[in-house]
Amino acid sequence: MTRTIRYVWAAAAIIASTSLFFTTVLAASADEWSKRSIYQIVTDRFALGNGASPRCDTGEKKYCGGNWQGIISKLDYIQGMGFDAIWISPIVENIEGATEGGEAYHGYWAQNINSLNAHFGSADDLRSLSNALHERNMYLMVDVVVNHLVANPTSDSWPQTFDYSLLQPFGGSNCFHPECFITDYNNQTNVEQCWLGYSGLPLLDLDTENTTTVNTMYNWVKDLVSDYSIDGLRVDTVKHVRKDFWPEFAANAGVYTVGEVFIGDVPYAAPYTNGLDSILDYPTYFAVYNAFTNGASGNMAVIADMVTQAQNQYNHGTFYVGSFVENHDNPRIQSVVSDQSIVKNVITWPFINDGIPIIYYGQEQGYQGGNDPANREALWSSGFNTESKPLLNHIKTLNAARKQAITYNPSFLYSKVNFIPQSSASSTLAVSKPPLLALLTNGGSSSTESWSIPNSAGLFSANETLVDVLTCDTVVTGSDGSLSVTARDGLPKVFMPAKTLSPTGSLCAGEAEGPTGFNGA
Ligand code: ABC
Ligand code: CA
Repeated sequence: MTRTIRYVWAAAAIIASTSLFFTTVLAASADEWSKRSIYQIVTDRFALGNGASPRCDTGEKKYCGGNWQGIISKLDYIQGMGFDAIWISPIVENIEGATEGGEAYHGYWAQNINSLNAHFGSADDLRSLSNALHERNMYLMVDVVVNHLVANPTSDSWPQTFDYSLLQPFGGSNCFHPECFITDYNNQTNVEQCWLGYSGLPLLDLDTENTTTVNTMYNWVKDLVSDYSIDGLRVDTVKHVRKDFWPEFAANAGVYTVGEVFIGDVPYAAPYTNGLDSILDYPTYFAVYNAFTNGASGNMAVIADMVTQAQNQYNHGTFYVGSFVENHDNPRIQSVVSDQSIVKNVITWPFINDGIPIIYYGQEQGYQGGNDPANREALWSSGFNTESKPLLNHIKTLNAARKQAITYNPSFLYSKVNFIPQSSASSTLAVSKPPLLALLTNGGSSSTESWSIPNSAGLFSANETLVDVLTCDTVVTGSDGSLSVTARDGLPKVFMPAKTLSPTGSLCAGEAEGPTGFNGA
C-alpha cells in the first residue's frame, strides 16, 4: 500500500515537473512558428510595468521607460488581437548615456552581451515575461545582434580610439575589424568587414572571421536561448556578416531564426535563407510599400512578381519568411498615405501572403510616424484603446481568418499563394490560397475596381456562397463557378466559402454554413 502511494506520488511529481517544463519552455522550430502571428514591440516604447504614461518625444531619442513588466501587463491586449507571439527589442546591456545618436533606447548598441539592459528590467523580469507568454501558449522572439558593439570614441584622430575593455566579453581591438566605414554596398567585403554608422557614432564591427570571437558568439546564443527560454530569434544585420557564419549560429540557437537582410532584391537575399531558417521578406515589403504609396503610379503587378521570385529562390520557399508592412526602421504607412481603404489593403497583406505575419506595434492604433526615430512612438499615449479602433478590429479579423484557414486546410501552411491574372494588373491583385481569396486594390476609397476569377482557376463550385470576412457581405459564384466582383470603396476583400465558417465561430457566424462547433478561430 505504502509502496503504491509512493509510486503515485512519484508519477504525480513527474507529471507536475513535465507540465512545468512545457509551460516554461516552448523553444520552437520553423514549422511551429509558421502557424503563428507575431506582434513586434520596441520594448522602451510599448508599456511600463507600473502603468505610467510618461511624456515621450521620439525626436529626443531617449529612453521613455517601457519595460518587460510593461509587456507582461499588456498581454491581454496583444492576445486579444489574435497574436500568439511577440518580438521584442534586443535585451542585452547597451552603451549608457547620450551618444551623438541619442540614447540606446532601441537596444541595438550592445556594450556587454553577458548582461541585460537594466532599463528593461531584471533577469527575473525577463523570465517572468517568458513564463507569462508560455502560460498563454504564446512564443517569445528576441532580437539579437552579432555584427557590432558600441563604445564612444575616446579620440577623434584617425583611426579613432576606443576603450575596448568596455566591450564585453571581447575586450580588445583584436576582436574587431580595423576601423573603416561602409562606403560601397556593391562590395560585399566592404559590407561585411567595414563598419555601420559614422565617426560620430561608429558601430564597432566584430571580427567574425576570428575563431575565438566566433565561438564566443555561438556559445553566447546557445546560453541566451536556454537562460531565458526563448522560442525564436530575429537576427540583426545579417548581410553584414559572412554567409558561412550563420549555419552554426542557427544550430547553436536551436530555435527558429529569421534574419534581417535589408535589401529589395531577391537574388541577393536568397542565399541567407540557407544559413538561417528564413529572412524578413524585405524584397516583398518594398514591392508592397511602393505599390500602395505611390498613388496611381503604384504597380500591384510588381508584388506578384516579387513573391513569385521569393517562392522560387528562397530555401523552403516563402513558408518561413517574416511577412511585414511596417517596422522600426521604415516610415509607417500612414506617414505617407491617409486613405483608410489603402491602409486596410496594406494591413491585409501579411495575413494573406505566405509566411508568418508580423504587425509592428502601433499600426493597430493608426500611428503615423515617419522615418526613424518618428516611427517609434509610445504606445501608452493611445491608452491601449481597443474600442472604436477600426484597424485593430481589422487585424483581429485577419488573424482569425488565417487561423481558420490553417484549421480548415491541412496544407495551407505549405501551399504557395497564387496570383490570378487581372485585367487592371497595376491597380488590382487577386491572391488565392484556399480557403482564402483576397482581392486587393491600391485605387483608394473613391475608386471603382473589378476583379474576375475564371472557372479555370478551379477555386469554387457553381452557385457557391462566399463570405467577405472583413464585412460579412456575401457573393455567390456563377453557374460555372466563376466569380465577378465590382466594388466602389477601394476596400480589401477576404473571401472564404460559407462552408468553411462555423455558425458558432467568431467569423461572420450569421453567414456561416459549416458544421456547428467547427472552428479554430
Ligand atoms: C541612427 C539614427 C537614424 C539615422 C541612422 C543612420 O542612425 O537613429 O536617424 O538615420 C540602430 C537604431 C537606429 C540607428 C542605427 C545606427 O542603430 O535602431 O535608430 O540609426 O546607429 C538594423 C536594425 C536597426 C538598427 C541596426 C543597427 C540594424 O533593424 O534598427 O539600428 O543595429 C542598414 C543595415 C540594417 C539596419 C539599417 C538601419 O541600416 O543593413 O541592418 N537595420 C540600404 C542598405 C541597407 C541599409 C539601409 C538603411 O539602406 O542597403 O543595408 O540598412 O540605411 C532598397 C535597397 C536597399 C536599401 C533601401 C534603402 O532601399 O534595395 O539596399 O537599403 O531599395
Ligand atoms: Ca560586419
